[in-house]
Amino acid sequence: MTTTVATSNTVNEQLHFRTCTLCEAMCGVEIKHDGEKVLSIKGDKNDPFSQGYICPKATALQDLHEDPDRLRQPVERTADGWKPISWPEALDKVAAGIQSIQQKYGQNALGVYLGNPNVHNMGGMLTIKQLLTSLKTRSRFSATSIDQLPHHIVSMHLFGHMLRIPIPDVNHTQYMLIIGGNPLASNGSIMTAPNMRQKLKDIKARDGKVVVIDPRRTETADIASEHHFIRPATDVLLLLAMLNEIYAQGYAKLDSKAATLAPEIDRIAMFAKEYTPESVADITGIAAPEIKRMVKEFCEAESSVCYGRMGISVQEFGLLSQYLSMVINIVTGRLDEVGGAMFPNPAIDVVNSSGPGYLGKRHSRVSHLPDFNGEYPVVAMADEMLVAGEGQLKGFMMVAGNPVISTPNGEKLDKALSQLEFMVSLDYFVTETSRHANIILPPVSPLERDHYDITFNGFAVHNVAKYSPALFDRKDNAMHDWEIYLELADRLDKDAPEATQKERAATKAFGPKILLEQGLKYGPHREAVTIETLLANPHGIDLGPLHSMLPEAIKHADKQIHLHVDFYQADLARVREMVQQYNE
Ligand SMILES: Nc1nc2c(c(=O)[nH]1)N[C@H]1C(S)=C(S)[C@@H](COP(=O)(O)OP(=O)(O)OC[C@H]3O[C@@H](n4cnc5c(=O)[nH]c(N)nc54)[C@H](O)[C@@H]3O)O[C@H]1N2
Ligand SMILES: Nc1nc2c(c(=O)[nH]1)N[C@H]1C(S)=C(S)[C@@H](COP(=O)(O)OP(=O)(O)OC[C@H]3O[C@@H](n4cnc5c(=O)[nH]c(N)nc54)[C@H](O)[C@@H]3O)O[C@H]1N2
Ligand code: SF4
Ligand SMILES: [Mo]
Repeated sequence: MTTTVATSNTVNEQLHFRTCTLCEAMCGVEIKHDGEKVLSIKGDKNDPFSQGYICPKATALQDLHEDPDRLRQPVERTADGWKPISWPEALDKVAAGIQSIQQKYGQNALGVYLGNPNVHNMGGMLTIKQLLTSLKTRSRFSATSIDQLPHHIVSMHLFGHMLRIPIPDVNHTQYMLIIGGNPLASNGSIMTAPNMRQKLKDIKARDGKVVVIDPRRTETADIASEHHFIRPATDVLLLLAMLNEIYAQGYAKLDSKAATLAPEIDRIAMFAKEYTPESVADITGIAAPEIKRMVKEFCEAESSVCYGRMGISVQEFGLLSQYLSMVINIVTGRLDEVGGAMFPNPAIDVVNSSGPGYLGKRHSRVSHLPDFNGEYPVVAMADEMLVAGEGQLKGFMMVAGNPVISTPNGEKLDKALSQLEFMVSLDYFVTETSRHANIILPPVSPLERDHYDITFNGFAVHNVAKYSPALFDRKDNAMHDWEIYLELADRLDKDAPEATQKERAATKAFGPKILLEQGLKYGPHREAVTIETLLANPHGIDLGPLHSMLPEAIKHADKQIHLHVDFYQADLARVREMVQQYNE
């Protein structure tokens, strides 16, 4: 294997370098192994991105690989429990189950959920489109609506693409405002940054500040310069008051490059007019002088960034809060500036190979919730299975998801799944969710896959590229996620256009590496990053710090930032209602 080198002391010990795929941080790991046996997993000191850092979870790569409970072949649920079946039989039965549902009840009677691990899976990311096309259903769901959906909508509106998301430049900022994120526990999200503990300490060491807004005293709050408790779901008021104060004190910096690209910027002052720090202090629980000091320090710092994550995404005012935090970055001149919120420039730029996203083209049948980019919110899923009528979900495919645990009202979903006529799960384990499947298809472990991080290089705080071939070849009787997708696509979509069939056949023959290679050829680093240079640099290739990307980063045809003021202003009515209710 190209990335394995013999160490000097013992000939049997070999080293393998790859990227940990268990969270967003993309830490480089050094795996010592003797043939098929993993001896140790350590941080790779030569990885230009993570420089040796790993968290205790990295060793779970070995645990997962060796776990005797991990399914090694497909199983079918029978009256006598789970029975192992062969891959060809399982794939045929799954295809037949799906076809039977769709013939009896229509295409959309089959639902599909794409879970979080999918975005950490190179082969999966590069081939999922093939699977979805072959399923021909509009009943799609994913983890997005219980996670980062507001980020996508804000970026689609402002910058013209749902994935064009600015990332905090933590390596250079002098003031980081963290609202509803706990990177010391989570290792960071929509901010791929290994070793956040050190990065936050470094901000303080260079006389900068880390300020945390969280209803809990978190691990991150513990090491921050300041922590402010906030009443849950009132962040929108804090952000409005900050905006109000920014204008009141003359801190708005409307001659920055970003601000001059936003024609509606003059309407922003009005937005926050009625929300003075005094007016929100009681309800948020943060005193007015504290809000004013925060604004002063944020605006007077050499650089600063407002970063909002899960705690403000998955709450009543998630979208408006994410919008306001981006608007604060723009009006203070912090977007696209060193130490502010910056756009990564990854070697595979998914922005250029996917649609910009759309909101509310369709609505879910039962609860009338809007779709985003063809996916309905997960909270609509159980009703779509339980409520009878045309379009009711009768069959389901669960791809790397455990929504009985991970989505609201799991009990109801549990019941709904038990009533389906046919269900298949692509999962390693019999879980709270996959236990309802008729058939479980288990893919190979992360150590048996090639990896290049298609997703998280796009959210990384420093531009890098790294590819690792699989550490272990997959066994003959095992399958990759991407192989399962393509085998099912072949069975379900025999009449696909010739080009689609060709791509499927080529990917099956040569692996998703050929799709990676194509993507790199269209990327902005096509000279420096090729399969050859990646293989020659098993620790990764350093592509430099984040740099100014405006106006090129904008995907709107007019190359301007569209603030969509009317759309967001309309939502202030709900904010007023909340304040009224509080005052009653
Ligand atoms: N209460 C609460 N709920 C939450 C959250 C929270 O903080 N609190 N967080 C939310 C967030 S941010 C997210 S992203 C979602 C995540 O929720 P889900 O999308 O449901 O994903 P997971 O629970 O991470 O994993 C789902 C399954 O994938 C399987 N799996 C792991 N790797 C692979 C693989 O490579 N291939 C396949 N086929 N299967 C694999 C695992 O065995 C597991 O059963 O949960 C959300 N729900
Ligand atoms: N060990 C481990 N690490 C993980 C994961 C995992 O399952 N296990 N999942 C990964 C995934 S998929 C993701 S998306 C990331 C998420 O990573 P983060 O975005 O850092 O999310 P959390 O750790 O859930 O932190 C959210 C914080 O928001 C706070 N909060 C809750 N409500 C509010 C509110 O109304 N206002 C404010 N201001 N704060 C609020 C909570 O107290 C919590 O501290 O974590 C990743 N890392
Ligand atoms: S921080 Fe995330 S990527 Fe890094 S070692 Fe831990 S789980 Fe893996
Ligand atoms: Mo997540």
